[in-house]
Amino acid sequence: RGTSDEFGWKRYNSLAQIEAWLDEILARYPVITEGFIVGQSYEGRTIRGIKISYKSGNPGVFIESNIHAREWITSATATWLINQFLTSEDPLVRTLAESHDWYIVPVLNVDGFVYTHEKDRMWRKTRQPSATSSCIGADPNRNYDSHWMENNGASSNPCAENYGGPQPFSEPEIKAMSEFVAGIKDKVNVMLAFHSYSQLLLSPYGHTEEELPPNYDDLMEVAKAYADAVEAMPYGTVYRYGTASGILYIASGATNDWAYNEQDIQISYTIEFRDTGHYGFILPPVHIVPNAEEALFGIAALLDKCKEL
Ligand code: ING
Ligand code: ZN
Repeated sequence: RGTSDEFGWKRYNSLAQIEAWLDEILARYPVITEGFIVGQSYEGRTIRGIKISYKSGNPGVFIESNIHAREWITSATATWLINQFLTSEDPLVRTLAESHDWYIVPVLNVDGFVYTHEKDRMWRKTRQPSATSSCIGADPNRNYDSHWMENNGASSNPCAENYGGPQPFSEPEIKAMSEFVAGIKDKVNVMLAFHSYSQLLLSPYGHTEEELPPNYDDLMEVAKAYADAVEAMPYGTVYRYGTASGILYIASGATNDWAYNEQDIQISYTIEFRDTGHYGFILPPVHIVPNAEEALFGIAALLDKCKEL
């Protein structure tokens, strides 16, 4: 083939391309991989994921990606990681891949993602209409039922980019995701929610800065391992880390807070990928592989540090 509609990491791919590639991967690695369905989106699309498991009983790592529609680097990175876990011959990557069970959802906000490809590149939210406004969509990363709408951590205005929705789990994508994760939570030790941009690792809490999470020291040590590993790479990219409310802003109802507070997943971060604002959400495709390499080695260091806890 070699045509411009072929899947790869030299440019960003559409949802159809990602799903066709996922099907190829699942067919090529039927023993190691398993497709799973998170649920259906508002517009009726199937939200899909892939489990990669080389042996049973490994610690589980859940990767949620592209919950925000315009953050294209997240699904590009998630698919690159899937490919590395299955094909890399680097012994470090092999050890990482084979010593964990991976649950990866490359595109959670499927409706919004399609909308960014077809209509508005800067769309962030879901695509479910509001009953009270002509504005469309809620912020899916404010819609989890964990301290929902507390401390002005989300907006009640349906036109706002951080609208929390009419009630917790009002967005079908987030309700489905919460039920899927709740069903496997005993197998999940680490939750990583991929976002862009700002080069940050954000731990709980997002919903308050009045309190620190009980294992704050561990969360900071593990985040430092990620940041140090990334900075030591030839690109020298700097990541900062801290609680979301402390180093960014108060936000309630986010994935990593819900996983931590309501599902008892003790290692739980939002990772904000490249860059720091020069290109922002419209990160040129030449950054895909370098960003993904940073995620790979960052996650490897993070999981190594977890073993010491
Ligand atoms: N940033 C995240 C957001 O949802 C965040 C930051 C995540 C804050 C989790 C608090 C908790 O606003 C982006 N870029 O989406
Ligand atoms: Zn985001």
